[in-house]
Amino acid sequence: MKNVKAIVAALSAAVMCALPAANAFTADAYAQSGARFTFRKNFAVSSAKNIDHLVFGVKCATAHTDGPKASKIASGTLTPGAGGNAGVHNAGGTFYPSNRNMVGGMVSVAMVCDSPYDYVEKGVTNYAYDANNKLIKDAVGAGPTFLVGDLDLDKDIDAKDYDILFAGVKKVAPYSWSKYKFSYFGYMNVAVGGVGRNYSFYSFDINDDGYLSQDDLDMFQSYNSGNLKRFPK
Ligand SMILES: [Ca+2]
Ligand SMILES: [Ca+2]
Repeated sequence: MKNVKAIVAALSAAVMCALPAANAFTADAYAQSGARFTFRKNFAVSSAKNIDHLVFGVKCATAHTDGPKASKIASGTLTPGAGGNAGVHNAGGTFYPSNRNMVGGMVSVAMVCDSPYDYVEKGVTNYAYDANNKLIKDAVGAGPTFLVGDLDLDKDIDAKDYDILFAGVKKVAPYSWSKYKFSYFGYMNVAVGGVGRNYSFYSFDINDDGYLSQDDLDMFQSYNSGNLKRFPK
C-alpha cells in the first residue's frame, strides 16, 4: 500500500511539473487584473516530523480565478509547479524546509478571484517525504481554504472584520513591536461588542508570515482604503 501511495504521489508531482504552460490557452477566463479577493490555504506542521520536502498544491476551477500561487511561510527552498486541464487550475510546488523538524506554518497557496463567490475548489495535493523519498503519512496539515480578511465569514471584507482583527491581534501582540507566533491548529476566543467567538489563528495572519502583529493590521487597513489591491505575499 505504501508503494502504491508513493507512486501516486510521484505521478502527481510529475504531472504538476510537466505541464507548466497548459493554462495559457484559457487565460481570458481568469480573474480580471483588478480582482480584489484572495483565497488562501495554509500547509502547517503540528510537531517535529523530519520532513525533507513537501509536494503541495490546489486544484480549482479557472472561472474568474487566477492559478494558485505558492508562497513560503517557513524558511526553505520553494519550486513552484503548475499544470491543469481546460477549466481546472492545478498548481502549487515542492518545498524543502531549511529545518526538517520545523513546527508551524510551512507554505501557502493563494488564489485571486473577481468576487468572493467565484472560488471553487476541486482538490488538494499534500505529500510529505523524508530524506529517503519515503512518504510520511499525515505529516502536514492542510487547513480549509479561506477568504483573506473576512473574519466574520459574511463574504464582505469591511470594518466589522477589522474590529475582530484588531481585538484578536491586540490580545496576543499588544504592542506595536509585538510578534506572536501562533499554532495553526489552535483557536483563539475574541470578544467584540461583548460577544466572544472562537477563530482560527491563521485567519488573523493577513500578511501570511506565521505571526500575528501590527503588520497584519496595517495590511488590512491598506487594503480597505484601496491602496492595496489584494492580499499578496
Ligand atoms: Ca466579513
Ligand atoms: Ca502576520
